[in-house]
Amino acid sequence: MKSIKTYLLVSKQISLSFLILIAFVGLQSCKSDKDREVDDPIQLQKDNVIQIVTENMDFQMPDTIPSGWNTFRYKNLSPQTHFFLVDKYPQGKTIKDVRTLVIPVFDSGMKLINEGKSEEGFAEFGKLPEWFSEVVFVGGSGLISPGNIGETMIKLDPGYYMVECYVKMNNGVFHSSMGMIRELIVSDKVSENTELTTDIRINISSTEGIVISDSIHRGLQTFAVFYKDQIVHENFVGHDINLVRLSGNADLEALDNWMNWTDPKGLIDPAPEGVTFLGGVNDMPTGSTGYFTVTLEPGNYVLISEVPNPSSKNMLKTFTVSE
Ligand SMILES: [Cu+2]
Repeated sequence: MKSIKTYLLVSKQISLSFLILIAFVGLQSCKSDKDREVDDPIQLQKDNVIQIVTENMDFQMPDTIPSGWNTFRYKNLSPQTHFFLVDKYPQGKTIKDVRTLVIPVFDSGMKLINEGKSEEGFAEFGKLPEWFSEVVFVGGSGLISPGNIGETMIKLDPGYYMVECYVKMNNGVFHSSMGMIRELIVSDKVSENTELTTDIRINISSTEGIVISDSIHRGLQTFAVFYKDQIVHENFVGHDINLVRLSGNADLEALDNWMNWTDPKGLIDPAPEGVTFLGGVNDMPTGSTGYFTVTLEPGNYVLISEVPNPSSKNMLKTFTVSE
């Protein structure tokens, strides 16, 4: 009896040491692979959230993600304001085509506009390849101020995408030209996520602007953004939703003017004073819904689109969150 007990105890100890050894080896290999860990899609599916981090004109994120509904947690650890926009690319077009045929055209066009040669600048955009008009914006986060985290949920079909940010540095150069554009493969494997429970419904359209259907309270809130329609605005992109917290010195007119990237003073670092961008849902096609989740403190806020003169399109809506 005693010997069996001892045997069991010893074997228990052996298996325990073995387990510790495995765990240790596992830890070691994780450690040496620390940078790649973020890129491991299996790792990411564990908590069902796709992490994106920006430190310096980059998107640190996995190369491949599942299709279906995905929550993206975008952490802006840089000193600039950013967003991420997901673009579905036409069949056969890759990052190589973007680097050779798209980015140089936007760079030279913007340079001319910045030099005060607007007409020549806009004419330059006519040099974009014909297939560029087939690129579909399928969502992403709204603008996010330095040090903030935005959480956005969108549904993606399998395919080849580009993730980009086209906010401008203070010298007028697009972030996408500085490295904030990358490929993203959406695999056939479907995520098991389901749509979020909504607290606040927002409709957006070219005809009615932003329409908020529910009252907004403090605390953790999930907004559902329904794109009743989508059009191409004067800045060549569609309307979207950006949530902004206002502090006392915020100037709404300055914010209204800042939302136009085709203006040399628009969508450029630094962002207007007194505004903190808290994310939102980037451009999506007609009929789509995207979600964003945010913790609201009491205060004054704005929902605004990144289009020229949003207030004139009913795309600048202020609201107050009470105590
Ligand atoms: Cu950026």
